[in-house]
This record gives sequence, structure tokens and C-alpha cells, in this order.
Amino acid sequence: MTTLSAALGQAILDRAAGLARHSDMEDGLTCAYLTPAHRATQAQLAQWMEEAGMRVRIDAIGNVVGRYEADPAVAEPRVLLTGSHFDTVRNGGRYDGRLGILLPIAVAGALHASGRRLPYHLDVAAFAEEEGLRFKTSFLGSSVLAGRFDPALLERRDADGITLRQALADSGLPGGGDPEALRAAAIDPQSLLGYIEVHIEQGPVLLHQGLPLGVVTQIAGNSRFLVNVEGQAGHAGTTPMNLRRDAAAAAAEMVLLVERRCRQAPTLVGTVGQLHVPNGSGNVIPGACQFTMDIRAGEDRLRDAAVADILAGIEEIAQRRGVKIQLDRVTPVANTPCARRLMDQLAAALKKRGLPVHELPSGAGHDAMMMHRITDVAMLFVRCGNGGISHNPLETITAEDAQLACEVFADFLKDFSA
Ligand code: HGY
Ligand code: MN
Ligand code: MN
Ligand code: MN
Repeated sequence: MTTLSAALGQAILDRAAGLARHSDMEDGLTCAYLTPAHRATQAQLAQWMEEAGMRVRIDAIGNVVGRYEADPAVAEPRVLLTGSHFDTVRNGGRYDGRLGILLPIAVAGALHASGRRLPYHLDVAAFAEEEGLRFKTSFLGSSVLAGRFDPALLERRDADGITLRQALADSGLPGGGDPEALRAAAIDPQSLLGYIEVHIEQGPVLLHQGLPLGVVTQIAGNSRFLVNVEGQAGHAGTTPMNLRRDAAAAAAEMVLLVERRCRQAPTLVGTVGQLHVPNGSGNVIPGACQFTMDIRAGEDRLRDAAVADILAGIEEIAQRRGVKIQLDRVTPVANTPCARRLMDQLAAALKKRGLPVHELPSGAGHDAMMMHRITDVAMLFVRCGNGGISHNPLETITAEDAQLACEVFADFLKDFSA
């Protein structure tokens, strides 16, 4: 077993609190892609990686990648990749993503302090973007590292009309948004031994089981849409109810359809997280309404069937109400299985510490979904406090659980075999 300082868990919580001070909003944590808060977070992570004895690079999309170099006696070492994202949702929690960066930095720092090297390079990737907050498309960071970035996304605009291409050009990042530079930032899949992501569970399962850590079996796929409903604006006082084409009323019916359909299977979930009447007024019939849809399930065929039904239902509602629909579909992500060989090694590390092995699926999406396209992946979940709440400022973990996760992760690294 690897002996670590008992203070590592608390140090991770302290660092998460420190990072949370860099925010786009005043009383809460929002770290959207390529904002000043994002840049400050990136710089702080790079500094902590350097202090942990890593060689650090910042790539063309803004990922910070630190390498804890292999034992020099090992000829042509390969790479074990770990990491997670440092962007957040609006008014989010301080551990979602960041725990999976801070924890490996802490463990690498402990190895460095004791002069220990591993027989492989340990790369810690702090992914610049995963949540999709600013450009309504997720996995920008991990898709670049995986060599799966779609250059068409460069034309996507944020709420202020700034394209991703422009934001990158203004960012000072290497390559300035050049598609070739983004392509060249990919890691060589042949060099990889696998990808392991530590993440807060973001749900209540481990909390209810009374367990600090869990091993993820698979990550639920998702289908996301932006729906634009176009009706007819008009006077709220003079237009009889039967002569209206109210875009918001039509959207409301669509939202309830999503809810109803997604109640039909246990792992199926559907969410309308943004619903908006552009330029609306209290005394004007809504002429337009926009909303997002996020649909997920533990099985792709369940999700595909629900999506098909929902899209058909939306069409039916639109026709009946005389409104028009325009759909913007984000590329769906398939259900992602974790690799048994890596899960078993995580389980062995848990047993070494006398911890029960609990396997559970992830309903939340993770960078591991993108890395799975080029290598085997696994995930270690850390218990979420406060009833399991996440994507919320109440998201929390304990120092004790963070410490255990460090110890399990350190043993996993020490015993790791390809
Ligand atoms: O939305 C998700 O599942 C993730 O937190 N990005
Ligand atoms: Mn998240
Ligand atoms: Mn996350
Ligand atoms: Mn008037």
C-alpha cells in the first residue's frame, strides 16, 4: 500500500475552494469556457501541476496537461491518462470535474515529494470545456485531445454572437483557433495505456449505501436539442384564445410531453433546463419560444425510441397549434461501457483498503465518454454529500472521502498493469 500524508484530502477541498473564487458571477461559481475566470483557473492548475513535479503544456483548446514522467530506467514508456474538466455549469458546484484534476495532482505531488516514479508517464488532463454552457456543445476539451474535434463547431456562436473561432483567436491560446492546430493537439492513441477519471458521483447512491467510493460500470448516453418554436406575437387583450398561435403555450405542451414520455422507463430521463421567450412582454402573446431538451437512458435503444416519440409528438403539437418548429440537434453520445480490466484493478485497490466494492452506472456525462473513442476507460466515483445534490452550489464531499480516494488512486497507480 502507498502511504500518503493524511492531510491530502483536506488539501484537495482547500484547493477546490480556492479555485471556486475564480468565477464569472459574484455570489456563486460559474466558470464558462474562455472567460477571465476560466483563464485564472487554468493558470492556477498549471502552477499546481508544476509544483507537483509535472511538465505542463496548454494546448490549442485550452486543456492543461501535466506529465509526471516515468522512471527514466523504463525504455519507451507509455501513458496512463487521467483527468476531468474545469469548466462548470452556471452557479455550479466546486467538485464536478475539478476533483478529477485536483486529486491526481495531489497524488503526483506526493510521489514527487518522496522521489518515487512510475513505470509509465502519468498524464493529468485538466479539460478546458465539458459542460457545454457557453457554446451549447459539450466535450470541447476532451474531443480535441481524443482527435475527435469537429471543425464545424468553430462557427458555433455564444449568446453574444461570438463564434468559437473568434473566441479562440482572441484567447491567446496556441494556434488561435486554426483547425490544423486543433487537430495536431490530439494525443497518440497508440501511446495510451488507458484513461481513468475520478469524479464526484453527483447523485445519492453511494450516500444511501453508506459507501465512500464506487466503481462505474457505464456512462449513460445522451441526446440534446435546442428547439425553436415560432408562433405569432399579438395583443394579449384583444386576440381571442381560439385565434392565437402562442409559441410559449405550444412549448409548454412539449415540455410536458418530454416529462410524460421519459417517465415510461426506469433509467430514462428527460430535462428541459432552459425555456425562454425572447423579447417577451407581459401583455404580448409569445411569438417565439426556445427551449433545450436533454434526454438520457442507460440503454441507447431506450433513448432512441424516446427521442423518436418526442420528436413526432412535437411535430403533432406544432401542427395542431399552427406553430413552426426548428430543431438544432447536438451530436448524440452513445452509452459508454467501462473496461472490465480497469474496473477490476480499481476494485483491487478498494479491497486493499478494506473497502467494499460497489459498482454503479453513471447517469451524468463525463470526459471519459470522449476518451473511450481512443482507449479503454474507467471511473472512480466519490460519495456526494447533501443528499447527493450536484450542478448546484450545495454539491459537497468530505475530506475523509477525498483522502480515501487519494489512497485508492495511489494504490491503483502503483499496482497498475496494462
Ligand atoms: O451534463 C452532464 O451530465 C455533465 O455534468 N456534463
Ligand atoms: Mn457537470
Ligand atoms: Mn463533470
Ligand atoms: Mn397598447
